[in-house]
Amino acid sequence: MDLKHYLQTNRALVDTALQSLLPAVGTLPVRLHQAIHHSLMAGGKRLRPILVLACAEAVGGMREPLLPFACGLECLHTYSLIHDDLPAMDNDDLRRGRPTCHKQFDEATAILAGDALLTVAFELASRPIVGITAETILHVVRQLAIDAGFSGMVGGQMMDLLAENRQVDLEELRSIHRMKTGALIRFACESGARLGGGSGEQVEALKNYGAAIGLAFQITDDLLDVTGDSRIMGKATGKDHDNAKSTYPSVMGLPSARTLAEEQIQLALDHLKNFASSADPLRALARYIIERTH
Ligand code: GRG
Repeated sequence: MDLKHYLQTNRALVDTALQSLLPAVGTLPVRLHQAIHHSLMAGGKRLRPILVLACAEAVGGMREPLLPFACGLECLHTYSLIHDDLPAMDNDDLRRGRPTCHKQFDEATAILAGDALLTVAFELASRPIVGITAETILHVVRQLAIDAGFSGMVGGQMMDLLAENRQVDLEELRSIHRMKTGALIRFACESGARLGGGSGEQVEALKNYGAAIGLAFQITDDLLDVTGDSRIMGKATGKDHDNAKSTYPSVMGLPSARTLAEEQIQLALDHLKNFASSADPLRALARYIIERTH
């Protein structure tokens, strides 16, 4: 399994689909579309849409019909990054190797670019898919609203902001990140499996796989903030320490945080035990989640 090639091919698929699904840069109002393209086409890893496609393939589904849906998830993720970088939140200058949206444009434009990406995400996610019933699509779109909203990513972001400047225990840290970062990664796996035509058992297994890699992803993000190279990562490091944020390394220490991430990857692989070689990309992706350098 050549993961590098797999990631390159799927990233290219997602990038091409995003270009064709979203209005061109010159569309009115030009400034809004420039801001959207600035953030969306800046070379993110495309992890969430790739997980949608890989989970669909793992259950014997096709990738192409799911591309608009997968791109919707990337739009929603990019909105969260644009808003997270705003002065009122993380106040970051650099994202995906470029000036953040509000730095390149202005705060109002960045807020609107995020809003537009959040709303277009639901337009893309609710498009008909050949061979999939409208009822299944409705189920998945409703789950997206739950996982992206107050019970998921937005709620987790609020809890994260409220936890700044105070010591948080491991249990609270896990519940913050289960919502803030975990919900969307878990959703990518669950929805990919469901839209790929997986059985109830397969959807459940891939949802659990997603939950485990989601936690490992967040721990790795915290570790990279301490040990990573900001030039490779395309964003500032050391921010968690500067913002007095509780993280896995600060709560457990670096070695225990690494061990917890390893354990989650093993758990994720266990959830794949009943899958054939069609799940090999997911097996390789699980390892990549904690070995990544950006
Ligand atoms: C503002 C509503 C709102 C939510 C923000 C996810 C999030 C919530 C903020 C991002 C802050 C952050 C750095 C979280 C750690 C994990 C994470 C989501 C990292 C960024 O995702 P990647 O690494 O980024 O997949 P790319 O650029 O590769 O897509």
